[in-house]
Amino acid sequence: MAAGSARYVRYILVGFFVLAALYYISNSGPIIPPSPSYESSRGNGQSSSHHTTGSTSEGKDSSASAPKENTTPVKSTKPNFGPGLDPKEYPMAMTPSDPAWNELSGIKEGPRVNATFVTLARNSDVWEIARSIRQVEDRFNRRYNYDWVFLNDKPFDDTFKKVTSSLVSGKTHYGEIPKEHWSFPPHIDQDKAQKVREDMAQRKIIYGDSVSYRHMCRFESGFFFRQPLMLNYDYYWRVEPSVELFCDVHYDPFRYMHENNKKYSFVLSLYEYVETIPTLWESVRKFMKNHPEHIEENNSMGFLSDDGGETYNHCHFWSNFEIGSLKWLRSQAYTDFFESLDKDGGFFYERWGDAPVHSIAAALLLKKEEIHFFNDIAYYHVPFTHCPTGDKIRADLKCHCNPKDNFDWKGYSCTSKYFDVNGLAKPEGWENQTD
Ligand SMILES: Nc1nc2c(ncn2[C@@H]2O[C@H](COP(=O)(O)OP(=O)(O)OP(=O)(O)O)[C@@H](O)[C@H]2O)c(=O)[nH]1
Ligand SMILES: *[C@@H]1O[C@H](CO)[C@@H](O)[C@H](O)[C@H]1NC(C)=O
Ligand SMILES: *[C@@H]1O[C@H](CO)[C@@H](O)[C@H](O)[C@H]1NC(C)=O
Ligand SMILES: [Mg+2]
Repeated sequence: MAAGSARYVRYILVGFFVLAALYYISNSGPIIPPSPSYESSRGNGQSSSHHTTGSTSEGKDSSASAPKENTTPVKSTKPNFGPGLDPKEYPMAMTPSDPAWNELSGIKEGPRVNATFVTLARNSDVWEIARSIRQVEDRFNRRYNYDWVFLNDKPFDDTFKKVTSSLVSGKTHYGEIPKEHWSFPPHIDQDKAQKVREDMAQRKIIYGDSVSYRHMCRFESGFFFRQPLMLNYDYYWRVEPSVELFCDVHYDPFRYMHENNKKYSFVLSLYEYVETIPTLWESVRKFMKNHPEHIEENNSMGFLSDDGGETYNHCHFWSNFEIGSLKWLRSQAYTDFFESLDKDGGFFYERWGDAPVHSIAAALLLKKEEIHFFNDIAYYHVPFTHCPTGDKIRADLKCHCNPKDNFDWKGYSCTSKYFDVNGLAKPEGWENQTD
């Protein structure tokens, strides 16, 4: 009997000890019970999902849920990551010969940039954006856990929030766009705009009869970076529904942008459909005349014009992929540029796209070296593919794109011109991909 009760005492002590240990562990991070819905915030970086709606409560509790590695439930192993670390102590692996190149599992140690993914979408886009998110996470963000901001002209529904927040490894935020950023400004003549749409419909110009597409283009040109949720960040990476990423991203492109003083970047470039922008260049020239102070001396005019600025050659960076500086888009120069164009009404009297608008701004307001071509980010948005040129790089990055699909050096791409204007050497083998 005495031996028996000693055993019970031992069991109780052991039980108490186990409970205490569990209590300690659950408060220090690594194991956290699965949360029942997307509405709760989980402290675990790999699977944390958290959403806020609107613009009031975002990001305030972020420190409480700093991501932690979820490999071992035994002790609190906090990977050293987040803002404020010294980048020099965490050099990025840019080539296969750099140490840490093959570290593609777990949460990456090192500093993070003040950055977010951003997606404009409708509720009905949920499954198409789910595909995109999954690829971005698999190829990059599962190791970095950057946040993701979703914007919509209507409230997001529960399905959209549930699906997207379950896929994003960082925190998710959902914002509704105010009416003023998604409607006709007062100076637009509605009848004139409607006649344009009817005419474009007859001429079968893609999205030519669409009002919402025009609001979308104007919003992406002038307003996404001013949404309250976006004011919490310095850099953005735009992601659209149904895009693909074909290669592993071994380093942090946000950090690359920041540390190399890049303000805008692209993966695909091409000639714009002229019918959608007949007077855009006229409007740009008016801006240049009124605001010479904003025009950068060492700009990329050669990318936009083959006659020193007289006419536009219609080259632009494709804006469905962008990694860029929000500070630049919020600058006086860009603000003046957008407002000048907006006054001329071409978003509604024509069908100006945000791609030529962003591109022309980047080419004229930034120094050449502030624009970056991400050769190693392989990408698809219907109907074009950027697949890195060269067998070695594709093998190193475990790419799954077909090199024959690469658009870079084809006749309708402007990437060759970009290389020429910047005096960059084209990758070996580019001549074999020109058609
Ligand atoms: N909330 C909202 N988002 C929209 C609307 N129209 C387009 N978008 C989003 O704006 C972005 C661009 O629209 P897309 O329809 O992809 O336009 P596009 O890339 O020129 O053409 P696609 O070839 O159809 O992809 C996408 O992220 C869409 O989800 C809209 O009316 N409301
Ligand atoms: C991130 O950038 C925003 C906008 O510039 C700024 O307000 C915010 O304080 C920054 N956050 C951090 C953690 O640096
Ligand atoms: C433009 O580039 C030239 C040559 O590289 C340099 O001397 C000049 O300072 C640059 N101008 C500006 C405004 O950066
Ligand atoms: Mg699209």
